Amino acid sequence: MSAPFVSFEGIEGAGKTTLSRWLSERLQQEGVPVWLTYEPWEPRLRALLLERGDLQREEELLLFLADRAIHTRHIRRALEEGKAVLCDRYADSTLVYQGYARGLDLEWVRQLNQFATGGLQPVRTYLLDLPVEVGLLRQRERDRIGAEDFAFHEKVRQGFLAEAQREPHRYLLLDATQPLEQLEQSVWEDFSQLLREHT
Ligand code: T5A
Repeated sequence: MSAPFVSFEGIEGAGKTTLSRWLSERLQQEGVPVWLTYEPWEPRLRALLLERGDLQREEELLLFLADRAIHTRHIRRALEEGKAVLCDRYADSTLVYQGYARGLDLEWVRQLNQFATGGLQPVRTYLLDLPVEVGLLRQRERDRIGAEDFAFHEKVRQGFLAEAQREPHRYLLLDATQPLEQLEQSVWEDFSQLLREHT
């Protein structure tokens, strides 16, 4: 069985980058092969998606999916090489941002995600949940999508919570207002268990 593939999701400023980096470093210290990655992934698509002002929501969706299709090929390779893969955002972000928040049809977005990933799904998704006002204050940089208004980010938060309810076996819901040390401990306990199950 291949090493675990997990994702980190949540609104802007939730702590995804901080926690995924921490887990990657901890795994390296333990001698576990790991690939820490993120989306949007391909540098030119990332720049287009996060900086270009005039994208329509359909165009945005297709660019995220194109990026995911390319990225997924690399994720599969890393898993085949026996690396655990930690991904800072994955397909759930498209479902929530382009579906729940931009208003594109959810079932259609699910199908397109399935097409782009070839069905690859994380075995665990760590959902870092916190009030929008707290997340936006923590945010390091405001890109094109991060600069959307409060109502947009609230739809994103509620979308993630709805998905976590829909798939309770995959999602681990974490209160992201907790101190980092507590979040690290929760993620470590869960990930160690996944590692035991996958080796
Ligand atoms: N997007 C992405 C879509 O619309 N569709 C998609 O399909 C995909 C893949 C990408 C943008 O693209 C959108 C979503 C986004 O708008 P991004 O590069 O993922 O953007 O950037 P953000 O999510 O905006 O990243 P942020 O850096 O703002 O959020 P993080 O990574 O969740 O937060 P992090 O770890 O950088 O932490 C922010 C600050 O909070 C502190 C950290 O030290 C840091 O200073 N912090 C805490 N402080 C106190 N207590 C804690 N528990 C803390 N955890 C972190």
